[in-house]
Amino acid sequence: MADQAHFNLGDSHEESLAYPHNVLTRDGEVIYHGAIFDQEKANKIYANLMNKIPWKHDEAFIYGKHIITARKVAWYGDEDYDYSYSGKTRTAMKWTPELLKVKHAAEQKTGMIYNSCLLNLYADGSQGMAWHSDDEKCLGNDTNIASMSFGAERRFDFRHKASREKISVMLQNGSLLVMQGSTQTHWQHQIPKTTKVTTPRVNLTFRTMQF
Ligand SMILES: O=C(O)CCC(=O)C(=O)O
Repeated sequence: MADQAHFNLGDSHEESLAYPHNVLTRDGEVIYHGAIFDQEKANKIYANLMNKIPWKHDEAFIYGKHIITARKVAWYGDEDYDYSYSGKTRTAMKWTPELLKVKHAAEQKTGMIYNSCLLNLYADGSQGMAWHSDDEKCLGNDTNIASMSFGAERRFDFRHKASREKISVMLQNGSLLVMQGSTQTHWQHQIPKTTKVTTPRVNLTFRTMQF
């Protein structure tokens, strides 16, 4: 299966799979729960997040070069935690009531407790996120990340670091996807750019930072 894309959502096999299920074939677990909110509720959460979050462009230092991303971000937590990635440190804002409700819904599904959340806003398919793993030291080993999606449906790709096997999943409005076990050690993930998506998507990744 090396170097071969294996798109496993949206085909008839995937439609017959019950939720939740593991989308990976080995070396970690990515549990896709599908939509955990009905569409009316998901649309209300999406509108609240679009209007109430003080979205800002992200910054990164890549090979010493200062980059401003097209995508916008926000960082929330139980405390004013600092989170460093791509050469830049961000300080967490305190939870909004809506974010706390969504966090509790994720925690009910996973049985985990999350202390922080990184939010991403993609205006349309011209904005994405490049291949990476969430393997920062402050997340610890075998970290559990609950990723919730609102708004436009986008494709989410995984690539096995050793074999280059690829697996993709379509992330629906109101859906929950949980990355756990050794996923971040063995796999990278990305949101590919696409001309097919013309409307925004908000992604929330609930995390447990270790300080
Ligand atoms: O938007 C997404 O679903 C991916 C976000 C992501 O990869 C991350 O926050 O590390």
